[in-house]
Amino acid sequence: MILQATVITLLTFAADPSARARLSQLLAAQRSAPDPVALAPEEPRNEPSISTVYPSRAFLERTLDITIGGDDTEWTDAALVDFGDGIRVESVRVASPTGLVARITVDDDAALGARDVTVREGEVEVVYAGAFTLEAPLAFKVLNGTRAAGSILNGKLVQRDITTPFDPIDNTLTFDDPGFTVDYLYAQQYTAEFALLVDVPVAAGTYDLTVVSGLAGAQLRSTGPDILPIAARTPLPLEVGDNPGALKEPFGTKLYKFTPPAEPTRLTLSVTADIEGASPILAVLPASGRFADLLGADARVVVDSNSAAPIYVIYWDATGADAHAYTINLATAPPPPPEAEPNDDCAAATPVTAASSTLGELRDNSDVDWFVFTAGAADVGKTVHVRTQPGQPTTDTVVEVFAADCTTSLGGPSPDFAYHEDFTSTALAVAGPVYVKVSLSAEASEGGTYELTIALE
Ligand SMILES: [Ca+2]
Ligand SMILES: [Ca+2]
Repeated sequence: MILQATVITLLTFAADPSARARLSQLLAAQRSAPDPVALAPEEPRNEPSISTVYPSRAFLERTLDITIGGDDTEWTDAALVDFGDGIRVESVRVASPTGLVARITVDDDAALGARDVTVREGEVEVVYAGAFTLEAPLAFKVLNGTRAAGSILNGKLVQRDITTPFDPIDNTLTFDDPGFTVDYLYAQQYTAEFALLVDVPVAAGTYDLTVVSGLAGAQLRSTGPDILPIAARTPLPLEVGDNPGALKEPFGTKLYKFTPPAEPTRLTLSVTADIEGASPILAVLPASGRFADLLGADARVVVDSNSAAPIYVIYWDATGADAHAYTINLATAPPPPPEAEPNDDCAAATPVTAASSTLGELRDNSDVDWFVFTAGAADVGKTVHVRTQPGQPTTDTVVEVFAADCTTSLGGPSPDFAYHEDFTSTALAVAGPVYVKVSLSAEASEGGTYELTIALE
């Protein structure tokens, strides 16, 4: 019975199919109901803004197109674009209400770093703060040497703008100060090796370097503003005799100064280093301190001074050897004696000794200088080594050695391969007078001074 009653109950509460349909209807209605938030009638309209700037960087002294994208902008041909001081906007092309292309040219002295991009149209101005960066195209990859006045530097520059490799052939390196001299510049695509001479008077500060690349009319300038620091330095005093010194950094330099006596004096400077493989060099400059007036650059330099004007001496090791010690020796002596004009023929020859230096001058193409020395019995069989040297670097001499009769040539004239001659005669057959004749080369257009040295060897 009980079971039956239960069945009856179940039957009494039998499911209503229409109720379920009604529920589904309600659920479906709920699901498609609009979002009350989205429906809010006061939804604010988005403010216009700049969303993209591409490319986002440029190098000094370049002209390029910058694409600017906007959100909710309504740009027209009236849009004005501003990149700040030092960047000229050459043209603006509006591609759509949310996209434009600005052609810009960057000045050589525009400030580097991040800057804002602004687009104005009527009352509407949109700014993308810090969206754009200016960079220098030229930088040092390597900078060797003492960065100071009166120095020699070398290293490697790098072209950072990959769209503008250096010209394969035509490149010059320039500076914003006349105290710099470029010794060499070898450029390859994105790097350029260089050597640089820094005059003594160059003031302490930072200097611009510019590589001008390409042929005239189509040159591209790449500048590194303020990338070369030059420190002031006081020259070390140079004394007669040995001057010991030490260099800490490879390719470093030391600057010295010497004031000679007022009377004519020959200064002989020589240098040695205490390290294997070093090539010590002394660059000797006159009182101007300028490499344009360089007096000599070698391990041994001879300078004839005529006044108390100072000279500057720069120690430099051409091989870039590690830290080392060195010694500069300075010797002073009276200068060689002068020739005795007139000495234009054999009979009037200026007497000298067999090992001698004499200062001479060929006034013009008609001038000839004769010298005579006496060979002793012990000199028979020796050769006569005759050299001419500055004086003036371009005095173009020819030398010849004659026997006692003034006409028998002992192997001359010299071959005249260069301005100055380095000539060795045939062996002396007898003791007695030996004549040396110095004249101007047939190629010479003007005379000049020279120093004649004679040695028996
Ligand atoms: Ca003469
Ligand atoms: Ca010559």
